[in-house]
Amino acid sequence: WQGSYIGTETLRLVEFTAFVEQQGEQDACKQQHRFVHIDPTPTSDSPLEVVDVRQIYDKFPERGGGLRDLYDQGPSHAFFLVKFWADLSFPLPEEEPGGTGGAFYGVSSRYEGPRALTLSCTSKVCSFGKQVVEKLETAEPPHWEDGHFVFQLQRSPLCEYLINFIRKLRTLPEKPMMDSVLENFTILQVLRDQETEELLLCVAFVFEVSASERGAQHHIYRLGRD
Ligand code: G9O
Repeated sequence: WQGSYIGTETLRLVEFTAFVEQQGEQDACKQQHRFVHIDPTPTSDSPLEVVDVRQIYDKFPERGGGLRDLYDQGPSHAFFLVKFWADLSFPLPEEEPGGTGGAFYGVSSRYEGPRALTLSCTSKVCSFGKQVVEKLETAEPPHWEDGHFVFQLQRSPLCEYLINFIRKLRTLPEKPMMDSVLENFTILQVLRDQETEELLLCVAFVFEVSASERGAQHHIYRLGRD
């Protein structure tokens, strides 16, 4: 598990997408815009750079199941940090206050591993290091594909907090203003074997806005502590 991907010997993140989908104006097709995306192809084979987990303690709850507690419990090789440069450049139609203009905001993720298990995913959305939303989901029962089990959480609707957050962020006039709001916005995802509660992966997400012509980007780090 030394490659440039998020994963251990028990579970690997293969794909992750947060998106908005809306009906095209000209045709009957749905148009999808990806805010953030991790694709199945690792960018290189070289080991990931390590970030000291203590540097990001204050961006997440620390105690009571927060990042510091989780890291203390380990296993430490299951902890990762993803910096996303989110693409917010997609034009959305006029939306009435409190509505989504008929658009669907969702997140899909796909994992693989050697064991058939029930995969649970807890997501904590944090503002100024404090949890504002927590969501617990269970992946679809795994299916066997190409020599491993595949786990999917498909088209999970984004919570209202996140939808409103993205929509408000888009109204800010400049990237530096959006980035300064995003300095205090983080998400922590913990994946466990639901039966044994074994921690399989813990991924901390931090954000900036992508320069519009570059599209969504990301960089993956391993979290460590000496
Ligand atoms: C700049 C903001 C981009 C937002 C990206 C959202 C990433 C979504 C990560 C998963 C969150 C799951 C929790 C959830 O849906 N709560 O509703």
